[in-house]
Amino acid sequence: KLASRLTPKQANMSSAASTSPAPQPSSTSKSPQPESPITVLGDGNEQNDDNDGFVDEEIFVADAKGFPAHMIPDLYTEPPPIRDALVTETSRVQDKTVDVCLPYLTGEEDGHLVYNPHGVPSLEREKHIGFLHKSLGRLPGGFVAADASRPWFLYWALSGLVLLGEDVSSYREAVIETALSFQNEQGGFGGGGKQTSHLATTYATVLAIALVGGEEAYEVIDRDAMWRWLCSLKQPDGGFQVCVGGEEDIRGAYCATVIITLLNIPLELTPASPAREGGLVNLLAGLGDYVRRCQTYEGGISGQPNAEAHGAYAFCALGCLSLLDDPRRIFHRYLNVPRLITWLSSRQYAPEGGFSGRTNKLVDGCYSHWVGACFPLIEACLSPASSGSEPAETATAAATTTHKLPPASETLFSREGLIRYILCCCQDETRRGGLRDKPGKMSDSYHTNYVLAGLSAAQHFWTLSLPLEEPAVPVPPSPEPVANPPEWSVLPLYLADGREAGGDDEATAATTLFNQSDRVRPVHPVYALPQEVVDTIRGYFFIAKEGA
Ligand code: FPP
Ligand code: K
Ligand code: ZN
Repeated sequence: KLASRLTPKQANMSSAASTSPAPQPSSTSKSPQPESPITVLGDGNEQNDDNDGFVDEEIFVADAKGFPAHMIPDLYTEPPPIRDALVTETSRVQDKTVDVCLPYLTGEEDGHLVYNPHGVPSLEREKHIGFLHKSLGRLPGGFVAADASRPWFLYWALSGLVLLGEDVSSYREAVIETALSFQNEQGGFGGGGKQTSHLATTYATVLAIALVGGEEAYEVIDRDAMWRWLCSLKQPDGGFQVCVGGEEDIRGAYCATVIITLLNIPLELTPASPAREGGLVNLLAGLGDYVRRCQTYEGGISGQPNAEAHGAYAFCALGCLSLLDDPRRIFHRYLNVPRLITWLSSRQYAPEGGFSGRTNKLVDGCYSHWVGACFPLIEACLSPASSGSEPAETATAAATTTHKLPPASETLFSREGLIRYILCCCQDETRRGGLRDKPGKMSDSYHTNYVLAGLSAAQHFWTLSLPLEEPAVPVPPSPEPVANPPEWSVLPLYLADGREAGGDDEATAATTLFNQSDRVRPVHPVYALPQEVVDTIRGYFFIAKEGA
């Protein structure tokens, strides 16, 4: 944990900050774009009758603003005090990244963000909403390379809009038509019409369907074909190939587990499933052991056994396990949790405040989710495990009140650091809007969604609603496991005077680190969807299966 106290800021800004050149936004480039050949929404039969891309290239010039007052801890305004003397390409790009972030963190960057007295800018909500709506329209020609990611573009934009408080049900008809054009008779969704089904694009399509909601959207999904297709991807070692004949990795394990639990897919393996050669009979069997084999010597999680640990894969691992059983039990069964915490904690950097994806690499806004969302899961797995010492009523009451202060020891990352990185460094300050990897990078819908999801993780506190009970039904490593995910509850967090605090009184709100109007919606720590979206689609398919 990066401990920090709010101290009055010195009158002089740090020399490193004041000598840093202000980065030029890269969105000023005027390279002409060819006519757009793709749109994210639609069945592929639309006419392209104009070529107006969605990228706004003008810079929005606002009045110069003063420095934020005195309230930024030195941790976020000074270069790191401890440095490795060895200079390499790695240390040079790290130094450059600090140089490019510091002016934004101190408020010296002559940009257009509006800082509060804590030196935290406000969320440019309307600009980001506008950016995401545009991203669902026609895209510039360069996006042809991303044609197989149309389901992702759909999910990122809809999810980002929902995080920002928008109602996306007006996209329902378009999502239905689009998703139908992605679906294959053999089950699953491809990245576009006539493309092979893939677990990542199926995951993204299912999430997009969940976000627009409604029976007509849910009924797009051919669950029987989906079941057969998932069984054809299940491997004898417990993992999943991402497509028939494709690579087996932990993205597959996470995406498959999300799809299976959201849609209540039957767990019995088809006779033709390759996993039967390993003696498996169940779609969820062997997943815990597969995840275990992906933990590396560093303590983090790699995409497949014996590869390099990366934050995105840590989230996939913890998300997958959290859907199989209660994190308080299953994380300890399959992972070395202390070593994982060490690795995850090492991802957060100062002064930047954000997370990197792997050892010796740079902060990037998208890891606000991939790494940031690991912390609610890890924090939950360390919460009291036994119902013996604590009556059930107490635990339930504590989880539902908005006034409970989470003990500081339950917060294992610097929420303040992450919020500062996101609001200072990740917002496109031009009229374009959207969120980004780091200053100098273009915003895009992927970063917009995952930066906002990370902001949500920093602004909320998730707890497991009930004490850990012995499961009534077998969970992994049983040969016939069922998914036994716990119930989650969420509290809004108020970060006041450097403390993590809960409470919704006005006095607290007035002194908080971030403006209360800048709170984004809570997202379920495993599904990366609002909880009611998860509950509604799971409720629908639970009934669908019981009736079938
Ligand atoms: C490295 O990229 C990135 C990876 C090795 C994995 C990225 C995977 C995801 C973001 C998502 C996977 C999850 C699902 C659900 C599909 P890089 O070298 O460009 O970035 P880096 O320098 O930050 O590591
Ligand atoms: K990156
Ligand atoms: Zn990124």
